[in-house]
Amino acid sequence: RPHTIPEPPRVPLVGHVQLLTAPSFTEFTLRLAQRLGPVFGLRLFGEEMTLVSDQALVAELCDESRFHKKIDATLERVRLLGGDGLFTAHDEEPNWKTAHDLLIPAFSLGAMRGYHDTMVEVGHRLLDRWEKHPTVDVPGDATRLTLDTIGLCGFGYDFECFSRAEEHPFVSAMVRGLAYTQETAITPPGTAWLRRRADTRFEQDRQTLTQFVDDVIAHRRAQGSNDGQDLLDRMLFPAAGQGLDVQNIRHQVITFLIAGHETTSSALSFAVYFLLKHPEVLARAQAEVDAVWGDQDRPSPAFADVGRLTWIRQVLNQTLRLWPTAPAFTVQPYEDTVIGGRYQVRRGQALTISTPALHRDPSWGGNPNTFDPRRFDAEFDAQRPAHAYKPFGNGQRACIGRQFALHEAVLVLGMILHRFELVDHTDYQLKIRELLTLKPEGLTMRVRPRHVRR
Ligand code: MNH
Repeated sequence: RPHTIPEPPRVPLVGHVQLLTAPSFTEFTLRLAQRLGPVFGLRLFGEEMTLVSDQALVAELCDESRFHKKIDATLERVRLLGGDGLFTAHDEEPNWKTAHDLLIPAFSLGAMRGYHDTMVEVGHRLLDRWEKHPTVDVPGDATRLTLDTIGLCGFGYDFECFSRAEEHPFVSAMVRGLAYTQETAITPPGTAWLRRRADTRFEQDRQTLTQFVDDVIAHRRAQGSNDGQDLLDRMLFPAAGQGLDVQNIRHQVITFLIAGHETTSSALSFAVYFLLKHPEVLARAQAEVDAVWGDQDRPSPAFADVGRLTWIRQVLNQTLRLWPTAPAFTVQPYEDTVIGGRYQVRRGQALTISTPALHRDPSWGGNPNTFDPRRFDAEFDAQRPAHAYKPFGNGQRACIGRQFALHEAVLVLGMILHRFELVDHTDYQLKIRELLTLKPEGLTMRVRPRHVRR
């Protein structure tokens, strides 16, 4: 017997406008999931969405023989910047598979070895800055770190975010452009004319991005191949038959600069937030880094050291359980079908998996809202149902940068905890800012050196 998918009460014509006034869409949907259960529908103007957070249902939606990635209203807008780049390409667009096959080797374990020294170098930039300025804007500096890292590792370009007074023009254009795509994703019909000025600004920003990327490409072409290993080299000097067109390479560069830094930066920031609020977890993490680097003044972490920071990795896994920084992904059925044995869904219908809600499923045991990295002890990893934890999405369209992000985040968190004591000087209260990704807005802390010098 088919069931109707529940919905909160709807306002005639506009649907669930209350969504647009909520502090963040994700927190709003978490509350709705508590009230309406693990499947519910929302409608905003013409846009229909179905949110799913039940573990068994999500497992069903992760079956790639029945469901595949949907470019929903939000991602459709991101296509204004990312086009048919990896993140926003439709499965059927040929460039998706070509680029995926071309770039997969750039994310192998061997490739991570190649990026490691650069990640360490950028980590030192952050430590040096914090030594001089011990009151720290956490998301701000985490973003400087991750952008420098992806710029250097991916494209041999140094944004030098820590040493400039003004934001890099590419960064301003990217942040403003991304904000524009999201703020204009779902608007009342007939109101597009109201944002003509924003449209013009966006066109300028898009120009800035394209010009910058073209300069980076031209520079590499002039200089010749780097070592054949980074993302840009792989795209510009591919093996025969694997090539991408210039327009697509632009889309990929912009995609990687966006996807490659926001999410990792916020994951680091939320991890710092949780450590500030959980002194016992922090103490264990400090004991771990001390066991690896002792009381060395300025250790230069080796690649293998990162694998030894298992508690810090559990801290990050737990952070991404409670606040997966890319908080949803959307799939669609290949054919009309029934999910959960009772809900009829149509071919192509958007089914959005809310990962913060999925990750709080009661089956996690205890109070699923509590931060406890022991949930990721090896013994539990083996017992966890296959699709209970999806911070990096699913299947062939899952995050290609996962190992990159985790290597970078574990390494840098380790470096920070080895060097500094963290002080929650404002008794920070979590406030989430959502713009495609989540971040702890306004999180600052004070740091104090831990190891005696000389
Ligand atoms: Mn990432 C796809 C989360 C770091 C590059 N990423 C995804 C998806 C999620 C995700 C979820 C799937 C989205 C969807 O199905 O619509 N990504 C993260 C998180 C982090 C992260 C939580 C950090 C923490 N991502 C990174 C990094 C890079 C990167 C770092 C690059 C260096 N991600 C991508 C790309 C895709 C993606 C590219 C699209 C892959 C594809 O569809 O082929």
